Amino acid sequence: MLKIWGRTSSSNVMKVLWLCDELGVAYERIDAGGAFGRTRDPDYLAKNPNALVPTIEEEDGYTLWESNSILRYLCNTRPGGAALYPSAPRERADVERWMDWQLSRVNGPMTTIFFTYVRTPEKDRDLAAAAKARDAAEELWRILDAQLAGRDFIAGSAFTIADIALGIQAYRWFNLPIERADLANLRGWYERLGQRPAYRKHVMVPMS
Ligand SMILES: N[C@@H](CCC(=O)N[C@@H](CS)C(=O)NCC(=O)O)C(=O)O
Repeated sequence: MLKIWGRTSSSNVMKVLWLCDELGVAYERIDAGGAFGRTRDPDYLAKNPNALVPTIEEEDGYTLWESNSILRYLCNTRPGGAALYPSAPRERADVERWMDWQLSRVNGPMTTIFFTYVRTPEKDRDLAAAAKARDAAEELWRILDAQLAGRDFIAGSAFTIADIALGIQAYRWFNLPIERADLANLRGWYERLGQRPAYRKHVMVPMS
């Protein structure tokens, strides 16, 4: 059975758990990271030299890290995956572009906001840095809001792994104690994600 290393409170682990449920992939999850530690143990470092989660491990010993790469790999190897990761070059590039955008642009400011309000004691919070990150994040969510005009999902009418990569951050955006512009397309998409059982189970959970 597929093994998934990583604590359930990690947004990047959530992506993998969410996709596995969408595809009906059975897995064994092993707690690692955060308070669970384990990621600096030599056997874990041999699987993932970054000492980060998630890491997946196939029955034959093949391992893979980087959450978005894991999403692509699982779609390429599991029944039903093609529907969430189209193979036509331009459709595929569109999905990958938004996944890269999540890692390269959205992740930074959203991590700052998340760490400020969820992982930092109130007395130690750098609210100026959080406000700057909020402004930067809002500018990015406006870009996604424009993309979602007339589309149910990021890449069109079908749900894809681009929605998974960005959906985990959308939950944080809509639920952290911050001001938000009223972005109707973005909210509609977030509400559509909320209709998916796997999103509710793995992502719409108390933040920690
Ligand atoms: N780009 C990597 C980032 C992985 C990452 O930063 N993981 C965080 C959790 S979201 C982590 O391992 N933090 C340290 C820990 O949990 O011990 C990915 O997408 O997989």
